[in-house]
Amino acid sequence: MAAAVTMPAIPANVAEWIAAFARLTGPARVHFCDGSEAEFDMLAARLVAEGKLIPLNPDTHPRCFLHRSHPDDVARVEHLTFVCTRERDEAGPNNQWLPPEQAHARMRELFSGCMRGRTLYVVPYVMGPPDSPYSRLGIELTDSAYVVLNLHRMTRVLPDRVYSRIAGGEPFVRGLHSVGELDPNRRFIMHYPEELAIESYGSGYGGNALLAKKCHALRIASWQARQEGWLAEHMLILRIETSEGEPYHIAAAFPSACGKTNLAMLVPPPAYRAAGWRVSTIGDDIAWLHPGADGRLWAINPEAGFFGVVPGTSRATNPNAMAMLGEDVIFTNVGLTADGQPWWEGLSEGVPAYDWQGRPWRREMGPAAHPNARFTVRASRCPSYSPLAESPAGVPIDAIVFGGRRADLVPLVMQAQDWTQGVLLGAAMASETTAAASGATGVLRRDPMAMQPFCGYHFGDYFEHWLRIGASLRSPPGVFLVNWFRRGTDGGFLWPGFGENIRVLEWIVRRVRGEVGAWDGVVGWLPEEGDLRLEGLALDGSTLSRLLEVDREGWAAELADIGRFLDGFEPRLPERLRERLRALKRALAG
Ligand code: GTP
Ligand code: SPV
Ligand code: MN
Repeated sequence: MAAAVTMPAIPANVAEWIAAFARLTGPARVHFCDGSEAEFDMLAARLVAEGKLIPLNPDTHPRCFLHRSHPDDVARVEHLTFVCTRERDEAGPNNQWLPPEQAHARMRELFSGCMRGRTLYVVPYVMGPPDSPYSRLGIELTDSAYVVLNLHRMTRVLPDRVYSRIAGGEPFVRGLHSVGELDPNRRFIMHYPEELAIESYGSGYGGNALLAKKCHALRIASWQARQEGWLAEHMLILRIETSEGEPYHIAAAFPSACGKTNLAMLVPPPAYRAAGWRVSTIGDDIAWLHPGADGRLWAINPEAGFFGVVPGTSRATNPNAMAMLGEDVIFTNVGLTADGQPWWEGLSEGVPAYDWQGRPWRREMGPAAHPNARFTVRASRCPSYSPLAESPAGVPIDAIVFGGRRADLVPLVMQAQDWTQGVLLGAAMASETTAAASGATGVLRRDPMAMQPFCGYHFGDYFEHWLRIGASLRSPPGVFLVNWFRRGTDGGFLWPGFGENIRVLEWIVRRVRGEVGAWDGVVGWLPEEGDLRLEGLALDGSTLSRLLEVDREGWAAELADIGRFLDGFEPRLPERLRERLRALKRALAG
């Protein structure tokens, strides 16, 4: 208990809500979090004493910890995630739905008495720079100190701010969470957008348990955004400065484990650095986008930290991430070396002594780190983190990029001819599934705007909302599609990716500036020969032409499939998307 902490006055509606949940769950204690480092240290020490957190080697990784989650609790569980609106149609075919009363009843049963002997933590947080008019409030009640530590790093835990704004009448998102018994058969993640409420039981992992992230900042926020005229999106935000020192801001939506963190932290290759190109990070996962008075789209990152994929992170692929992973990090489900250092696949040095479950590791056991192993770290520890991430107004977005994992068809880069085509291509995105969610990986599925698991309402209405936002902007961002994941006949990636992706960003910026032309590939505009700068890359001509081709037959089949997919959102599918799809089919055939 943080006995020494002076408690801010808790508004009556908050106090009543906490008391009601405490009556239901029966905790031994209630801890009101103050968000201080002393609190972080105290809770970390408590978890270490309980064996739920392992301190890493203090010489190589000061203030770093390893957490091993339950082996059945290692990723988001989309099949157990529900959006519970009064009308089923509001949630749409893209969400699993339950009537709110039924979901509440089920959760009441699960929550009943579940915190006996445990501590109930009250975590008041702000999403977004606290002085931003776009910032939003939430409070998570949880019985997991590990969740509290993660929220400390990933959100702004500011009780005074939160309680005084609530006392002033501001709404807040009410998150209820218990790890329960970590039984996959007693696990649900329920969202009630009409009540600004979330109830989560039975998981302690990531997006299931850190309710501020996907549950609040995407599912609930997307609902609020639609009502209030903005967008809550699964997007990184980066700032790129050209060799002339001109700044541009790009927001990019890639599905889970498809490269957002890496792109947001891109380090330009030496020739680009020497020429003056710079990339800085504003966000790596979520963007809240608001139409500004100037007719542009402005973005804030609601988060204050990163919950990033560990495997594959190395000095070669993401040096910025490596620099921030040396101190003050919570690692979840990585392997461990004999001298207490974290280890994962992709690291060039060290060997694991233990796997992510703590079992002595032998090569034949396969990966030592879980493929969805994660790091939790404050954004300010990232060398490329931009002070503009704290700007209350956000940054003006020049380009929106959609991307996914597609072994074929989708070219390295193309530009939508206009906003409507951008919305159509975004709505039609498909990507191979990854270890970020439970279930099979590598299965191609449609994932509109990378929001399939995260949109809190009917996709038909969501596409309509995107069209309306675009129409309201005097200077809408350019819309682009990228694909770093084309594979050759040997199964390897055709494009080197990572830092080299700046070549694609450069083309995007030059298109936005109107400096280069493009050829019309019907489904989008593509780089003309020589406009995509490729010096220094070992790419042969045939690979390059594959990366930038428009396979007309393949796209004809794709458009037919997209049409069938979009049929699923009738009768709410915007007629304008349907018309554009028809026009594309005709143009491709003609
Ligand atoms: P979430 O945090 O789940 O939303 O994932 P993310 O979109 O932030 O993906 P992240 O940047 O963590 O990358 C996921 C995996 O893809 C990691 O193993 C990366 O090493 C790998 N990856 C990222 N960018 C590239 C790229 O340009 N090329 C290739 N081949 N792999 C990449
Ligand atoms: C994702 O799956 O997109 C993540 C990880 O960022 S989690 O927070 O677990 O959802
Ligand atoms: Mn990420």
